[in-house]
Amino acid sequence: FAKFNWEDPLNLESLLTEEEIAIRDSAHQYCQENLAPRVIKGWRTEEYDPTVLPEMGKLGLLGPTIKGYGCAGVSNVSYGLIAREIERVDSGYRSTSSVQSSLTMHPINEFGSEEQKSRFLPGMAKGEIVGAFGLTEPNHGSDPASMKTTAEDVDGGFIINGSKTWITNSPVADVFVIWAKCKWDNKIRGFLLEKGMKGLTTPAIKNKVSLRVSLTGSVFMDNVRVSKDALLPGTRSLGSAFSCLNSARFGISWGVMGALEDCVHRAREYALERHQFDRPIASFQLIQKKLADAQSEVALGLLASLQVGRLKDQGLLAPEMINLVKKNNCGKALQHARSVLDILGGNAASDEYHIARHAANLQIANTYEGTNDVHALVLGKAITGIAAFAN
Ligand code: TGC
Ligand code: FAD
Repeated sequence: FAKFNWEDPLNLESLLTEEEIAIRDSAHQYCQENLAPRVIKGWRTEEYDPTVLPEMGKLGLLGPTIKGYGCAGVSNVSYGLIAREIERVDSGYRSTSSVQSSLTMHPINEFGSEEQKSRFLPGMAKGEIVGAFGLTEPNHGSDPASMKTTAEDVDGGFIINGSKTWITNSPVADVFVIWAKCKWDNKIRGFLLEKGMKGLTTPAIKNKVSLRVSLTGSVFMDNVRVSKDALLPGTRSLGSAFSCLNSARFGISWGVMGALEDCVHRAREYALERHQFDRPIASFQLIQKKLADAQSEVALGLLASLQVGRLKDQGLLAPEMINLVKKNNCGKALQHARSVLDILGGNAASDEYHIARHAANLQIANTYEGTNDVHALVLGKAITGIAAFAN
């Protein structure tokens, strides 16, 4: 028999290419050496760190699947491995980078004109231009089709009106992919808005109890006038926005497994050192069961995301596969982070033990990019042929 490696129970390593292992290792090193030492301060102060995206850019971690425009052009599996390493430190750092890569660079690359691509992508790949993605509105979250933001065709351009909420990176973003209902045909399309435009304001939402190292805000658009070339010409319906979500949700499915892995490692070390009743608490069966259950979900979740990534790379992806891994991995990560948090006893209350921070983050990872229940409904529709959420 091969020797069992509890840190990689089902030998994921054997399924990765040399290039993927090298990318994973360099992301791991960067995250552990540069992000991990800052995370507690970032969490306590809730201050956006403007050096993070440029650092990631230098390593080729931004928009990594895009070919050309200064991007690395690597596999979707590599993108997932990067997300896992970033979120092993904190979901907020992964949020900042997934909005940049999947939700802003991806739509510009997929739906933008050549002029838009060459104008924005190279600077975004370097982390010098920061992106944000505005789909959610105060009264329309799970149901973005009902959005109230509008685009009106006026002489030589468009006028955008509306508001978006809970928008990652919005207070510091230079470019915004804003989804709006076009008044002339009622279709939803994407528009590129830029910082400083008259009528555009992006205040921060402070005092979050989750994702405190990533910055979140609103986007208010009061008669923002843009030229014709602000339209992302390839966007034709809400389906274009969902294509961005496919990419980001896929990354999250890997990322949350990284966060859960960090929880398991920390809980295990604590359990081996902490003694009660004259024994390490790791010797108690109930403690071992928590660790075994959590690490089993890590192993299964990573393999599921790897399979989806391989199919995505081969052009064999069905979007529902992403609903499945986003839903399942986020739900399991949240459930088991909360469970191994118990192992810390009273120290669960301390941010210096990190697991409480992960558990708080995972509550929102399980909510944004579609709540766990909404993903269940998408799968339910695929299974039964009946949309439970349709009007
Ligand atoms: P429905 O009628 O099903 O579809 C509308 C159009 O979209 C197409 N489509 C997809 N295309 C590509 N990929 C997918 N996964 C797709 N799903 C649907 C569909 O074919 C159709 O195309 P067309 O051309 O016929 O118009 O749409 P619906 O309105 O009934 O949607 C239902 C539902 C509930 C599934 C959907 O609205 C949904 O997914 N809601 C969740 C909303 C959500 O995920 N919001 C995320 C906001 S962004 C965010 O949270 C960023 S957090 C970032 C971070 O910090 O990491
Ligand atoms: P609601 O849609 O009001 O849902 C509330 C509850 O009702 C949930 O439990 C939901 O599952 C349930 N529910 C809704 N409909 C149904 C149904 N048909 N059947 C059963 N249950 C249902 N959005 C962006 O566009 N860009 C971003 O960058 C972004 N970043 C975010 C960052 C953070 C920190 C947070 C918290 C959110 C972010 N979001 C972003 C918004 C996020 O995508 C939404 O919060 C999410 O989609 C849920 O929408 P909602 O909050 O309006 O909840």
